[in-house]
Formats: sequence, C-alpha cells, structure tokens
Amino acid sequence: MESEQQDTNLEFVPILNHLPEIYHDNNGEVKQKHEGRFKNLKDRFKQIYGVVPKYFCRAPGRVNIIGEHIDYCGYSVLPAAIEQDFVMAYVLNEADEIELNNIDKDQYPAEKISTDPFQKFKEGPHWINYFLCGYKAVLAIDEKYYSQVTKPRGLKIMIDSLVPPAAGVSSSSAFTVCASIVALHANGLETKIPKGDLSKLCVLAERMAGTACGGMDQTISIFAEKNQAKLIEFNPTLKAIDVKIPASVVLAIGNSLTPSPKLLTLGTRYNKRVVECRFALLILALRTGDISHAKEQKFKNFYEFQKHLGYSYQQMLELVSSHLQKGGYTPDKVKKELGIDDLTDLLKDIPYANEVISQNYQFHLFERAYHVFGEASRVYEFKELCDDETLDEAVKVQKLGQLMNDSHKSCRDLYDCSSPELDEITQLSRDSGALGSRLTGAGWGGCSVSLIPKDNLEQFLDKVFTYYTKEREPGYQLWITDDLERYLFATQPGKGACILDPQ
Ligand code: NG1
Ligand code: MG
Repeated sequence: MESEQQDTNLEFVPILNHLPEIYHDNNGEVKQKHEGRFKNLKDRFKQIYGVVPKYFCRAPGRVNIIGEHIDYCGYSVLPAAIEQDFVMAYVLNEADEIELNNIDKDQYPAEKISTDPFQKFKEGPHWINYFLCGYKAVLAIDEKYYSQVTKPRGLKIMIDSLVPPAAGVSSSSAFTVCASIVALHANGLETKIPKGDLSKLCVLAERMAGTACGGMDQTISIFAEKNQAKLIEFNPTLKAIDVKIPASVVLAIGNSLTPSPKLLTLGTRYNKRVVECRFALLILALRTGDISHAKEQKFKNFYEFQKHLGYSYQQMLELVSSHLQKGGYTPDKVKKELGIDDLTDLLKDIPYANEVISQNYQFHLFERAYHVFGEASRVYEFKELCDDETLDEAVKVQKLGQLMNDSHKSCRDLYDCSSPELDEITQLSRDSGALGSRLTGAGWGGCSVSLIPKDNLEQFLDKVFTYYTKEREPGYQLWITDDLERYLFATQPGKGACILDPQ
C-alpha cells in the first residue's frame, strides 16, 4: 500500500539511539563495515579534541532514478537515498567558534570559523562553504526560526564522507543537510523546524552559495526511508511519496570516473540550463498570452505555466514545437523575441546569471524545453508502472528500463548534459544486461544508474568492471585501482538523515 507524507509540518528530524542500526542489511555485512568506520571516527575525534564525540549526525547522498534537470522547473522527480553518507561527530564547544576537521585531512584541511551565522561565504569553491550553507539554512535565513536562538553555540566537529564528490550523487546536499542538522541540534531547534521547512531552507542556502538548484537532493536526503524510492512533488505542496521498485530488479551505480565540479562550471553548464529554461518559458508565455505574461513574469517556472494553460505534457511538447526554434538563440535574438533591451531584469533570482549571459552566445531553448516536458511526463509514467499491480512483472521492468534509456537519450541529445564517458558506461551497462541505464544527477560526468534483473546482477557487475580495467589514454585518471567497488555497486534505497545518539 502506498503511504504518503501528506503533511511535512508534522515531522521532525529523528534522533535515533544505537549507532549502527540504520546500516544493517539482511546479512549483516554493512553493519560490520560501518562499525569500523565509527570506531575510526571516534578515535580520530579523541586524538584531535581530547574528548569523545557526544553525537553523530548523518545525511545520505542520493541516486536520481528518473527526472533529470526538472526540479528547478517545478516538476516532480524520483530519487532514492543511497547508503553512502556524510557523518559529522560533534560536541559543543565552550568557545564561540566552530572547529572542523575531516578524516580526509589532505583534501579538506582543518578550519576554524566564528559562530556568526551571517558571516560571508569564502571566496571561490571552498569546502567550508557547504558547512556554511547548512549552518545559515537554520540560523540565518528564516527569522521565525533563527530568532529563537539568542547566541549560537560553538562546536567541535569531525567529518567523514563516503559520498563521492562531484559525481552527481549529491555530496553537496548531503554535506549541507548534515551541517544544518548539527546546527539545529546544537541550538535546541531539532523539534522546532519541520522536515519540509528544513529542506526548503537548505535549498535556499545552496542557492546562496551559487548553484541555481531545485530541491530534489536536499529533500530526499531528509525524507528518504529504507527500501523506498520517493516521488518528490514540489507543487502544489512539498510531498515525498513512496514508490516501490519491483522486487525482481536492483539498481546499480557506476562512476564514469570523470568528475563534474559544478561550482567551477556554473556559467556554461548548470546555471546556463536554468537560464535557458527561463528564456523558453518567457517566449512561450508571450506567444500564448499577452505581453504581460512575459514582462511581469507571471509564471515562476514551467510547472506554473502548464497549470495555467491546463495542458497535458503532450500539448506542452506541441507548443514547444510550434513556438521555439531548434539550433539556438543569441542573446540579441532572445531580446528581440521578447521585445526588450535588457535580459538581466528577467534573471534576478538566478545566481551567476550575468556570467551566464556574458559567457554564452547560443541558448538552446527548443531543446531544453522539449527535454523538460518529456522528462516530467516520464517520471509519472515510471511511478504509474511501479504502482500497477496488474501488470506482468517482466513487462513492467522492461518498460521501466525503456523509460530510463529514453531519459538518457533526452539528456544527451536535447539537454546536452551527458559526456562521452557517461555514454560509454551507460551503453556498456545495457550491453551487460541492464534493462535501462542513464546518467544520474546533473551530468557532464559523474555517475550512471542502471536497472538490472536481480538474477543477472553478478554477471552484470563482472562485465561492467571492464570499464575500470580497460586501457585508457595516458593522462586519463583512474584514481583508485584497489577498491573498484567504490565505483560500481548495487544499491538499495537507504534511510534519510538523522541524529545518532551513541549512548
Ligand atoms: P547533483 O548532480 O547532485 O549536483 C543537481 C541539483 C539538483 C538537480 C540535478 C539534476 C544541486 C544541489 N542539485 O544535482 O537539484 O537539478 O542536478 O536533475 O545542485
Ligand atoms: Mg551537487
């Protein structure tokens, strides 16, 4: 039976006692691995701070099963949390400062910051900014919440993350969410901010740090439940609805080994796509209504526009075909279409919009819009197939796989967010027995997700491992060779963020 989180205002981030319980799987393997990890974290904490940590907070990364680059257009997406998570061990600090150490001290050297939630982000893409995102989310964005804290508490924190960075499995949001919950807990707000508000605040905070993101990653990291994928609906209200992936299949994640550092490429990749969707929306609104639709920005996103028209996804696709041109628009052409001289006014809420405009000559409005409406419709088809109890299982999983393949094709050909390596690993996955395979997350590198019949899993993994052992061009980096399972692994939907009480 489908259970829905109807009212996000009734739920708070849980505090669980008994540390490794959430990491159990049916044969106990996962538990053992994590026990070692937590012991190491405690030991390192003691070495650095001279005391044992009082609490642990953890927030998972995610895999997006289907629904790519549509959350910021207002449409629903279908992710699941992965087992890999961010963990912060912590104690309160009597001094008014926050000390942060990371198990990986070479990549992430120690930092000390003040407890002022209104402090500026560091210049450039510094890792501490993700901590600040979570911290600000709770203590600097919504006065209703932060006014309840007279003096933010100092903290001593040790971080350990198993979420691969820059890989499309949302390490940034796992970091942000984890930091936000530590800030909640340290300042006595854990029973004051409902999960739904917390995830919206984390989205706003990540946008302050530069990415014009939607809300998929933060919401799934907070709302995920073990063995449940979720349909995340942002409209008309935020909901996380259970989706049962059929029992005969399993999901596997494969890292393409090409990192996709989002904050370094905002102007030409992620935020550019957000700008392209905005231009497409404004032109379509103008063509179907009066000039005020565009000038007054009556619709915040494609979802609101579609709702206003009362159109089906098919009708939206037809609208795109009749009113937008293939092959790109120059900024001057966009201005001409909209009958205005200055584009910046229409992009005020999009971070780095000026960089986007100055760095690009072509904006692919037809292609981006056509992807969005097709993908939004595939998400609901996927959910309906999963819910259909009358359909033969073999037919069902074959259709689910096809939707994932269609999604990849659309990301590659229309949204232009794939890469040669992602195309290679998704094709290899299909050739190795996957029913469907696609890029997951923002793309341009990072990971693939594949749907595999459970009975074929071993064979599938054996064949796809050749991606990692294959000879490649000199200079092509395969940065870990002794633990290939970090790059290719089967995954079950995992549990959402929580505070772990080791007592
Ligand atoms: P990743 O791939 O984890 O950076 C990003 C966005 C999502 C969503 C996807 C594409 C962030 C924090 N998340 O995820 O909101 O738009 O891309 O579907 O930027
Ligand atoms: Mg990210």
